[in-house]
Amino acid sequence: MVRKETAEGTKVHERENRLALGDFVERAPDLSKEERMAILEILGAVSEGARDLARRLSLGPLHGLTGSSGQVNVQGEEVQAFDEIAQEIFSGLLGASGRVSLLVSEEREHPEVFPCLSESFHVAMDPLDGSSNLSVSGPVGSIFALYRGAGLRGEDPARDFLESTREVVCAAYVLYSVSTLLVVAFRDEVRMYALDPSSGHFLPLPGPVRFPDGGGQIVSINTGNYTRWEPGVRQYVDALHGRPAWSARYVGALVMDFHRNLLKGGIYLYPGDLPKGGAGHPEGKLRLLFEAIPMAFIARAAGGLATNGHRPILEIPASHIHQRVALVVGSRERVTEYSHLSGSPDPV
Ligand code: AFP
Repeated sequence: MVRKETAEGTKVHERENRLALGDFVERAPDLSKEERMAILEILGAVSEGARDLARRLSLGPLHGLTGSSGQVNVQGEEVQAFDEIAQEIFSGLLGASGRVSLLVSEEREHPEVFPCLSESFHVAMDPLDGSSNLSVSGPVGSIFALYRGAGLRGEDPARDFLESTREVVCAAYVLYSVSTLLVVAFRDEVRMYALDPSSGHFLPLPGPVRFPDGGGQIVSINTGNYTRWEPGVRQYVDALHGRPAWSARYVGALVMDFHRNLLKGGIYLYPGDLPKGGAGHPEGKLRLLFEAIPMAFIARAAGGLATNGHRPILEIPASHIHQRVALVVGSRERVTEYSHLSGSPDPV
């Protein structure tokens, strides 16, 4: 009898831990009713796009679509065929939602402007993160940040967008891997959803998601750039070798590396690296508005931290929609340790 009650109690507890997306949006803090409706519709567009993209990605090798499109994007990077497919999918759905007034994307030089009838947000996205992994059927992702903005006010959409970037209200990413996961964050809570391919629905997984106690032991950084890092970063990586327990893991797709470290505990770093033979990213490789800020927002809501090595990511003013930044993000313990070992200011 006691055993039965315990088992049932566990089941009820598990059910309560699974929060449907609509309920999660409903209880998010500091939002008006109209804003909640707008966010739900935007997340609906993201879910629909993710479902479509996941299906197309799984067929990519059969259709010969896992390579380059032969073009170079605004960042000067080779565009993969799927970068453009993902851009078209998400831009089409977000624009049609009537809830996105300005859309900034890694794949477009200028913001897209959409007509909106009611409450709307500015959205920044990386439609397909880690796309160079596709040629080896590796994991990729999509990243989104929703900023509270007033839409197009003047004649310069980029300036209107930048003015809104101090106020993130929601961030999300999709991981396309063994399963397709949607991770959504509001100010102080993160929830996770898995795509059920048979129904096409994203179903809630137990939550909320938090970095594990102790902060974990995983460090994700491309050590191929070691000789080109600032001395503080090299000092940090050198110091790790004296630590009793740590593991190096690096997939080369921010969404995958961040997601693993969120669940298992750890830290992801992409510091600036000095140019060598014309290549290099002295200011960092990742983009502030659609990579660093959404991941920093999600990390903070899960109990973690994010810095560029000098100041918290969420306090960096954006001066360009494609601005690059160094990124150090992960559990509170690991990011604080990074700051101490590299001689950087405290990350909070
Ligand atoms: P791609 O989308 O061009 O594959 O870049 C992915 C990415 O922006 C980020 O997702 C990775 O963490 C990082 O670049 C990997 O960069 P390196 O290959 O220079 O380590």
